[in-house]
Amino acid sequence: MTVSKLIRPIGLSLCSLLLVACGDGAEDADKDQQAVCTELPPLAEKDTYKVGFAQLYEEKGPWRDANTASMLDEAEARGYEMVFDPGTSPDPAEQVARMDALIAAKVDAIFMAPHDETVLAPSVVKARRACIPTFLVDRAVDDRVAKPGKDYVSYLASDFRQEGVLAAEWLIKDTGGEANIIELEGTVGSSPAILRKEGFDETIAEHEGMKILASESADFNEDQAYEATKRLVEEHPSVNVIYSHNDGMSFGVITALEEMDLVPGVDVKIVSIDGTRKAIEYILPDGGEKINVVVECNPKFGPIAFDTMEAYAKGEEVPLRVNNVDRVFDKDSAQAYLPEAY
Ligand code: GYE
Repeated sequence: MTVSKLIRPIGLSLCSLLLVACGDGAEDADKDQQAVCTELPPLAEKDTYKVGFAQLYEEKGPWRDANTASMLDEAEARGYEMVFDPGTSPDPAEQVARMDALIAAKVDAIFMAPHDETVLAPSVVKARRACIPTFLVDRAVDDRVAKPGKDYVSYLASDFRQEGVLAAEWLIKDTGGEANIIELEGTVGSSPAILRKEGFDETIAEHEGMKILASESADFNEDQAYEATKRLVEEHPSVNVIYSHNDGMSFGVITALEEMDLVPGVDVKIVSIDGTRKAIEYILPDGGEKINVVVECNPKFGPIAFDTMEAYAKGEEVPLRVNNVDRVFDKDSAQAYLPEAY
C-alpha cells in the first residue's frame, strides 16, 4: 500500500439537537437525525465497534466475493459487530436505501463501495451530517459532492487509471504498437470503468498504429460481454485485441470467440483486469493460453480498511487516499502469482 495526502481527525463539530444553531442548511430529510456534524465526524476509541458495510450489489464473480469475504472475515477476526445487507438489486438507488438503513442503525463507522460515483455521493454527505465517519473502499464518489477530509475520511482502492495505463503499456510492447482493439467497458458511471478507459485510451493515443474500433459498456458482466463480443467482432472483423475491463467479462469474450471459431489469445489477444484464479489459469499452458495478460486489482481490503479506521479513532494521521499497488501478470509471471489468486 502507498499513501498520498494525509489528514488528522479534526475537533468535535457535533452539535447535538442544535440543528438551527450549527447546521449548514440542514435539509428536512436530516431533521430526524439526532445530531448534525458540519465537518468530518471523529470516531471514539473503543474496544469494539459496530461497523456497517454498504457493498455495491453483488454481481456474481470471484472479485466481488473475495472483496466481501475480506471485509466480513476481518471484522469478525477483530470482534466487531458487522451490519451487512448484500442488497437485492443492481439499481444504485437500492444501495442508497441501504446507506440510509446503516445511518438509521447508528453504526460507529461506514465502509461503502459505491456502485455509481454520482448517485451514492449524497449518501456520504448524509452519513457525515449524521456524525458517522465513512470510509470508501474499492470505488470512488464524485468529489465535488462528497469531499475527502470533510465528508469522508479516506478512500482505499486501486489506482484504476494506472491499471489502464499498465494494460496499454503491456499491449504496446507486445504488439509493437500495432493493434485493432475492441474495448469492453465496466459499469457506466463507476470509477473503475471511467478510469480504466481513460488510462488505456490516453496511453495508446500516442501510438498511431493502435486503433480502437469500438468501445462500449458490458457492465462488468460475463453474459453481456459474450453478447457484445459476438456483435462487435461481426461488425469489426479486423479486430485482433479485446481489452476487457474485468476478468468476468473476459470469460464471456472467450466463449464468444470460440463459438465464432476464433482462437482466444492468438487470433484475438485478450487483455484483462482483476487477477482471479480462473483468469490466471487461462494465461498458463494448462489453461490454454487464452488470456494474454491480466492487470491486478486486489480485492482484499479488510485488513487495511479496519487498520485505517482504528488509526483514525486513535487520532493518528490517516491518508485521504490509500492506493493499492497493482502488478501485471502474463505468461512469464502468472505461475508465481497463482497461489495468491482467488
Ligand atoms: O474490477 C470488477 C468488479 O470495482 C474494481 O468491480 C472493482 C471492479 C472489479 O465488478 O471485477
